[in-house]
Amino acid sequence: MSARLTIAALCLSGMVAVGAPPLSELVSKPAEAHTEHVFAAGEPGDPRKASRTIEIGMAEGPGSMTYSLDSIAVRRGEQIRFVLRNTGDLAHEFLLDSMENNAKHKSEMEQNPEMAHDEANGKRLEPKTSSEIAWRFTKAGEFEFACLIPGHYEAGMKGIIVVK
Ligand SMILES: [Cu+2]
Repeated sequence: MSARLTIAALCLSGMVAVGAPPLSELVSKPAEAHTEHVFAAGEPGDPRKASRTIEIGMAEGPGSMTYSLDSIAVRRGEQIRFVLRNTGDLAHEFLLDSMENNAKHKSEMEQNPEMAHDEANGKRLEPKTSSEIAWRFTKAGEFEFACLIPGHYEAGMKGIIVVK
C-alpha cells in the first residue's frame, strides 16, 4: 500500500468513527431512559428473604372502607411480605409510598379513576382476590399505604408504616 492510500484509508475510518456513534451507544441510550424507578418507601424486596409476613385485609363496612391494619412498625432494613386479601365486594388497592406521593397520585386518579396498578409498590385487587408485595424498608421515616380509588381514601382506606 502506498503512503497516500494509507492516509486516505485512515481518514475514511476516522470519518466513519466520528460520523456514526458506536452501536453500543445507540443501544444503551433507550435503556438509560428507563433508569430504575426510585421509590420513596424503600425498594422492592425478595419474598424468600422476608423476615415476616403481614396479612392485610381490605373490605367495606357500613359507611366505611378499611384495611384490617392501620399502623405497622418496621425496623429499617427489614423485608416484609405483605399478603393482601380483598374480601370486599369492590375493587381495592394497596399503594405503598410517601404521604406526599400518595396525595399527588390520588389527585391524578380523580382525573383518571380507571388507572390500574400492578407495580412493585402497588397492586389493584378485584373483589375476592389476593395478591402479594415483598418490600424492603431501606429508609427510616413514616410512609403510607392507601387505596386511591376515588372516595376510598376518604372512607378510611389508609394506614401508616413507621420505619425505625
Ligand atoms: Cu379501596
